[in-house]
Amino acid sequence: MSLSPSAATLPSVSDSLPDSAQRVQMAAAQLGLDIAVREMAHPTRTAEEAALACGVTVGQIVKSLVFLGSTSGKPYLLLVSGSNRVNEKGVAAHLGETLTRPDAATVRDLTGYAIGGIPPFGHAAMLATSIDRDLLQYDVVWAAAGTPRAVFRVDPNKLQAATGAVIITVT
Ligand code: 5CA
Repeated sequence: MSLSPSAATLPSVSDSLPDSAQRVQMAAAQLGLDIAVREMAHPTRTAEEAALACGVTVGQIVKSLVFLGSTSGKPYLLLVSGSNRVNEKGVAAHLGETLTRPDAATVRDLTGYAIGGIPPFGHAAMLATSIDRDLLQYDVVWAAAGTPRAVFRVDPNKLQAATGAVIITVT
């Protein structure tokens, strides 16, 4: 008897993922981004936790941060290196308006995900997306994939291209 059943009889990897993580996997496929969402044994709720769980530096973790334009009310998504703090004045100058931080419930409405698991794409609303140029120095970065344990690894240049993110300096 074969110990390795054919691929057709095995569930795909994503079948064992929570619904939120599966949605991220599907959104990636729609963008033509070849990633594998995985659930880690340890929490990845913050950049620091994710770096530990993934065995990479904090700088290689993608923080997906939602802001609102003070004037327009328009939602913005900033993809920021885990080791960087956003200089809101500098980013505001780039975006053309000052920014506010929405509360957790608003972030959930806009993205479809809870804070700690917000992915860099596949959101409920259209989010004008910018990416921290410091992320582009790495061969591989890791981002959240819908839950506080789900992540995926990706070439940051491919992430930028797939999301159409504008490359900015956030610090
Ligand atoms: N999974 C990790 C690594 S990929 C992650 O999602 N990190 S994160 O940085 O993108 O998400 C946590 C961020 O959510 C924090 O940096 C913080 O800026 C933001 N945040 C935390 N609490 C709130 C809150 N109550 N309202 C709005 N934003 C919040």
